[in-house]
Amino acid sequence: MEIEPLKQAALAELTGAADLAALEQAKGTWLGPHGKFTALMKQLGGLPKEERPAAGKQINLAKIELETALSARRGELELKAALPKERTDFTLPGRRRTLGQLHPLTQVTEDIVRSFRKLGFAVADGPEIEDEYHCFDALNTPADHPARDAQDTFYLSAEETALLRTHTSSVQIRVMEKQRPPVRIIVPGRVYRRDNPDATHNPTFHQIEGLYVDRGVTVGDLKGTVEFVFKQLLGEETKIRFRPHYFSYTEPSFEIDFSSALTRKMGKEWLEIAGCGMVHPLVFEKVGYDPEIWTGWAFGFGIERIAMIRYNINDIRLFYENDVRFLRQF
Ligand code: 2NL
Repeated sequence: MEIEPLKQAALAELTGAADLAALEQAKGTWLGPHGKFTALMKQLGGLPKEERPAAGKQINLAKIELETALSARRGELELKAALPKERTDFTLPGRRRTLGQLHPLTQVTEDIVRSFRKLGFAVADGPEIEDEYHCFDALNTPADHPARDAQDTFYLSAEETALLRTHTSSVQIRVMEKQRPPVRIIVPGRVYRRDNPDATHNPTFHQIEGLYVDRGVTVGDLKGTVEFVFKQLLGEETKIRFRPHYFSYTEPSFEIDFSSALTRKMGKEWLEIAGCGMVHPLVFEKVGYDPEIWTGWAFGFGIERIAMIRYNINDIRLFYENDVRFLRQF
């Protein structure tokens, strides 16, 4: 039996295979079930008995050698197939991955939320489709109030009271209905009013309202909290002042003005930024809190307005156009 020349021929074909397909072909030719080495094994029976062990051993050793060569060549060819077809030019400049950013309104919202969380406030949310009770009646807003008019509020049907919420106060009502005091929440969210779009109005916009209810809460707590948050948001040198105002759901009520380098740059000492007040006893009665025991304050402000002041933006509609040339700047 001529094992050695056969082995040499097989080795040459396996190690010389140009690609994986050629290698698989060579494997079949030599080592497969109908391959030439398998055939050799079958011929063993025709040899004289005393020659069989030595020949068998030689064939087995050759097969091991061929299988080693096969897997070595397979490794080489697989690596070659995985490598880039063309050489890499390591002197080329790197490719920069462009990162997205959060929308400016999201950034402002997150900053405000972060400040309130430092003071122990939790974030609450609720439905954007509301009913008249949670949006108006529970907030002591009389049935003939102009805000309830179909001119100002989006009603979803003529028969039912379903509407798009005009402020996130409705969420605070829902939280108080479910939870006993103390309450310390802020509610960011989208709200809807029937305005024609212009530089300072849009029928959908965003608001943050806050609510704090406990025993013995005062206007001093309200003012200290508002001052802390606006200093965090607009800079430590920011000053605030309260002016008397009227809301049906708070008594007393105030408008909040602030003053900083920003307002002076806009040519004004004071700029109106938010509304607030002590929660009206009638609102507490609606949610089943005893106004003789519980006191609280609430505030509300528009997120767009704060973002416009902070980033010096002169048209509210820019926030909703999704023009990346605008959005990339924040
Ligand atoms: C503004 C004024 C304000 C509130 C919102 C409120 C909520 C409950 C009870 C009492 Cl549940 N008050 N919210 C209070 C005062 C003012 O927002 O000018 N927003 C843009």
